[in-house]
Amino acid sequence: MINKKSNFATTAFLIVTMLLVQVTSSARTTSDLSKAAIIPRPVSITGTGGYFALKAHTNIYIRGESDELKQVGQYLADKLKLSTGYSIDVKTAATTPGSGNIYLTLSENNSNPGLGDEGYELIINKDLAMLSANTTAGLFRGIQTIRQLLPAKIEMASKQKGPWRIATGTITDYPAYSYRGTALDVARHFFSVEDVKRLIEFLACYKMNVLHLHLSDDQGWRIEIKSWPELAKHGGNTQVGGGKGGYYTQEQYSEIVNYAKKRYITIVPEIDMPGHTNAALASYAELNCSGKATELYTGIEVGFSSLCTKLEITYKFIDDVVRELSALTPGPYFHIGGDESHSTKREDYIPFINKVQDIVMAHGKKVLGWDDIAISSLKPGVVAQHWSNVKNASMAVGQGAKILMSPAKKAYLDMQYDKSTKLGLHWAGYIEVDSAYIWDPANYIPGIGKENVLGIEAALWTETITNMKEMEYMIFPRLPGYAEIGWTPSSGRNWSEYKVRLGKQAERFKAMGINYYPSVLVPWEATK
Ligand code: TNX
Repeated sequence: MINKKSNFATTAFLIVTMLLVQVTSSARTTSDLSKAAIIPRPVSITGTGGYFALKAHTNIYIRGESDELKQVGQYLADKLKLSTGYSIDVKTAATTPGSGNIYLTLSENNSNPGLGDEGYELIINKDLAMLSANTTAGLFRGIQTIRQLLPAKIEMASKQKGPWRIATGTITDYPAYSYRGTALDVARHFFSVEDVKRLIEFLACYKMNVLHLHLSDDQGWRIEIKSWPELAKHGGNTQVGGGKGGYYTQEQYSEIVNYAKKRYITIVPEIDMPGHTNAALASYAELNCSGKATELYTGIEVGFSSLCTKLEITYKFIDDVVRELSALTPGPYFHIGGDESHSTKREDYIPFINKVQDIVMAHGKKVLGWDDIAISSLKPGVVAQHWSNVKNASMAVGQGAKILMSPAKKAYLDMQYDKSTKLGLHWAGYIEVDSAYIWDPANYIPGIGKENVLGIEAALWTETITNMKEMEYMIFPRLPGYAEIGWTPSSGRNWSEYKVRLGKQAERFKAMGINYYPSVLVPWEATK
């Protein structure tokens, strides 16, 4: 009896141990590179069935002396150091370094044209991980792939146990669209520089390259303008619900721009006009047709405010704002808003938008505007951001404009996942994680094809979003899907395959401390 019992116990113990071994080893790096769960899914992966591993002596070698190359190498070193506990250095090597290292090289004279400006090639053999690209931006994108090939705990900020293995093989990868963005509304609720930096890091992980900041609205003005100081000082004092608001000084804005730049992310500033301007109208009486300043506003209704389109000073104001903000913004675009100007007459709106386009172009920037601007005469090079009105998008294309795709029904990060979601709105519908993923910017609107589309942008409006944890809950896990729509060719995208890769990101979300919505549609591989 006693013997039988202990036999049973031993067998049970063995079975449990075997199961545990299986579970833990399935969480380990696969030796088949083609099974790696990378988001966005790379254009091509070939596995060779072995392993490369980071070791205590691993260093990052760069070929060439440029500061940018060093900086990109250092970014990777900093990501790997904390969790591995290895003292990874960035060194220069003209020829292939020894075993166990990572080698970053720029191809000479753009010698791999297929990779374009942001593509990369990653060749991993058992001795070396070699990343090459035409540009440092391409290397930076490839570094995100290296991160995702390593075990998820590579993202932890404290020392973890290895092994730090990557399957061997080759990845060749480049984006489908040149503009892959996220918009953040910092006007309805203000977000600190630290919060914006955290968001920029998320975008970087998934190879996104634009952060559009909605810097002004009825409820708040968020950027210091030295020639019109009351905009920020007075107009920055409020936010939805009556909180204290806030604004970025020009130095802080530049800090955000530079932080993004180091991650090859462009900041697109938006000053919404002629509607959505109550914060400005409350700050300067002379901008109002009545000559009287309005009251600050903390509600969420839209469409009641308008700049006074017939006043000369309105254009002086716009010129000053565009000039100061353009000087702080190295990226090519200036976003003029133009949406929901319900209290501006059509006959005033059209000449207004025409004039504002000229002002922006005179300051050396390309005009971006919501699709509403298509009723005016779009100047060459203007981009219309499609959010709601399909007719406007078609009119913009009819005028030769490119479209940035942000259809509210698919790409609005403030739309609730389903009826049970507490945060967010649902005026454009509920957007579950599958619905957010299953659409194609190149055939979303009849008559608008890939050649008319600049890219995709997901937008987080913040009427109901008050802090970083809430922001994370609305953007994760939809954000990686938008990144994939922008990067991966449509032929490589399929929800039933994608959801498995997304499920594997849970461990990374956890390691990064991300508060995400655990949709039941996704086979999550780690518990929250
Ligand atoms: C529509 S998108 C707006 C925003 C709101 C958003 C809320 C756009 C161009 N206008 O002002 O914040 O809906 O979902």
